[in-house]
Amino acid sequence: MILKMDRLPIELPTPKNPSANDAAAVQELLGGKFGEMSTLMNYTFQSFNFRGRNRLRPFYDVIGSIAGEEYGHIEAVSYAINLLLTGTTKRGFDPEPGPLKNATDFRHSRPFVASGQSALPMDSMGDWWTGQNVFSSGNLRLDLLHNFFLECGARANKMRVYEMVTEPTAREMVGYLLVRGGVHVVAYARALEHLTGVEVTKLVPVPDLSNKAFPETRKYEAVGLHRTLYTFSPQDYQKAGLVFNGPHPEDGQPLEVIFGAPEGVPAPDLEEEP
Ligand code: MN3
Repeated sequence: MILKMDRLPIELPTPKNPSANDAAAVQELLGGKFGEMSTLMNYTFQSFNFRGRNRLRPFYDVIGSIAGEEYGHIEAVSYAINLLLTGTTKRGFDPEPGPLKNATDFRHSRPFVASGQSALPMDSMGDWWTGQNVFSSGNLRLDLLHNFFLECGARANKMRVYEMVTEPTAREMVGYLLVRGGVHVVAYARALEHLTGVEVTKLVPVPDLSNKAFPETRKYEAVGLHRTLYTFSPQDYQKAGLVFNGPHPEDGQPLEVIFGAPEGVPAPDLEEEP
């Protein structure tokens, strides 16, 4: 079962220049092959399907904890998209002058035709997210390798979107998710190390660019968010620390498991679109 909090992981600034085309680029981080819907659903199904979990409990607990966190990531990306879309059309109740007229020029028209100017489970090309993005092989080593690859791919996509979209709303969200995704890269690398003895953390970072290059990451790293894994549960998944431990591969600070979830902040309450 899932315990739900009506809060967002971070405070998102309101855009100075709302942009539907920025929102379209950000959609890749929600519904793309390497987006947050993929990480959420990969770890969710892998945890449902995890056989032999009593013998392999710490690995199950790591995958289950990260699955919990990814829900908040789809929320953070969706709210960033909604904020970027707010103000891109001129609100009006009279249809005759065409209050949505300029939406025909935007890269994605679906958020204006089929939704209330908001996020949808699709990628930056408007293709729907698909369950074909889920990998749950029944082999722990293979699943962990896949998850490590998925998080590194996600990291590359976040960096490219950061370079495409200069609006602070998107960059704040990307900065936070680079830090938290970085934790998940390290968690799967450590899991593979514990399982096989292969020093996977030596591959980190992939791509070969530190999160420190992105100014928005710094305040999160300063409070240790790059080296803490949350269990996202009041009392379960507490053996994750038998896998998520040792020094952080980049700065050598100790990896730490925190029982529970971050406090979060209230989500923005956006005006309705007529
Ligand atoms: Mn994530």
